[in-house]
Amino acid sequence: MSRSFGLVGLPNAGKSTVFNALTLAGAKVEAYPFCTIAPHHGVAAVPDERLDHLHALFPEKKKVPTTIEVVDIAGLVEGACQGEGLGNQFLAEIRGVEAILHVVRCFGDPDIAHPMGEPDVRRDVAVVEGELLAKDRETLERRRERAAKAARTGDMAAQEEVAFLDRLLAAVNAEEPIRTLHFSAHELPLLRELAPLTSKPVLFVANVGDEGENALSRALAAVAQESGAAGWIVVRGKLEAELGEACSDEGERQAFLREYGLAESALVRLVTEAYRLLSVITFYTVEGPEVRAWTAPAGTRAPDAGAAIHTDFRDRFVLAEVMHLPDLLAAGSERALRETGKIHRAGRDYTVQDGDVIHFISA
Ligand SMILES: Nc1nc2c(ncn2[C@@H]2O[C@H](COP(=O)(O)OP(=O)(O)O)[C@@H](O)[C@H]2O)c(=O)[nH]1
Ligand SMILES: [Mg+2]
Repeated sequence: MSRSFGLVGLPNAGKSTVFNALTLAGAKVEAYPFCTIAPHHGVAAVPDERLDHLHALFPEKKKVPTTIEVVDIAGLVEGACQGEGLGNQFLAEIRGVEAILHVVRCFGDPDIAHPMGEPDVRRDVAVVEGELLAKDRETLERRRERAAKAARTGDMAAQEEVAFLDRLLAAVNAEEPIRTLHFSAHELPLLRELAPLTSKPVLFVANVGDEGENALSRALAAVAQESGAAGWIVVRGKLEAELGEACSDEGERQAFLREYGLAESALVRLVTEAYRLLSVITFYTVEGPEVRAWTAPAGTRAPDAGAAIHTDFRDRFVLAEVMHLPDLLAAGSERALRETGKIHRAGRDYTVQDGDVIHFISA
């Protein structure tokens, strides 16, 4: 149930640096383009204060946070869609992720080469998005050829598909990412099957130097707001990667972050923004030896949320006992909360809310 993110951006934008900042995994970072030859996968445990508070009520149990998977995808340059650089490998990797983290260089350093000379946020973003659009064009056109052939034999579904593909292609040909279009519930299954790269949610990451926000990161904020269904965060990638390496102790790292005026780590800010962008909620269970956090798409009903834990909780669902975390913390124990009658017995139509603590009961 980990959410997966792929880091994209021009060579030397700071993808591997941001990857390190997020995962503390120590991926190789070098001052040359194309140093990320093999796609690099990392898993980061999501820091979660609510889980910490819940765990404090059950100190004998193990705390299990949610995780995110981050893929540091090899760099791309103009012409990647024709297989230049490491283009095709890049595009294959990116198909597999749920959302894109588009890292944009917002630091100036003459010692670090920029593939086009100087950072220019608007152009740099356009080059990367242009490559994604070009790849979508290729995939959609190929698909359209096939569908058009079937449509000529009178196949109604194929005719509908051609019309749909034409709509997507019109956007792509106008250099508009598919994420800016609106789709009916009826169209979503086909869109999901086609999974165009530019339909994925994008979170722009302004990679700034130690001093924080600057004119480049402010320009990126404007670009992000114009480019549809996308969020943005500012990350001092190099600083946070270095702190991650230097501090083995979480408390020590927090203290350093505060010294730099950062209330939260890049990971926390990223997860907060990404969960919002993906409409993901977090709920909690206290079951057996574990106190555990889970994610689910907003709007998930109790049995489907339960299925993530055990299929019995969906297939043999009886009810869910739902606790409101602040109530549970105020009561101090589950037993005390039960005595106040504030544990809600929810049926199969119950929509799980962010922050719920749930006992699933199956037959
Ligand atoms: N001066 C400066 N250098 C940075 C910053 N972020 C990354 N770098 C450096 O830029 C180079 C390229 O970064 P890297 O993460 O490998 O870029 P990638 O090609 O996108 O993976 C490395 O030498 C980094 O140390 C920054 O904020 N300031
Ligand atoms: Mg790299």
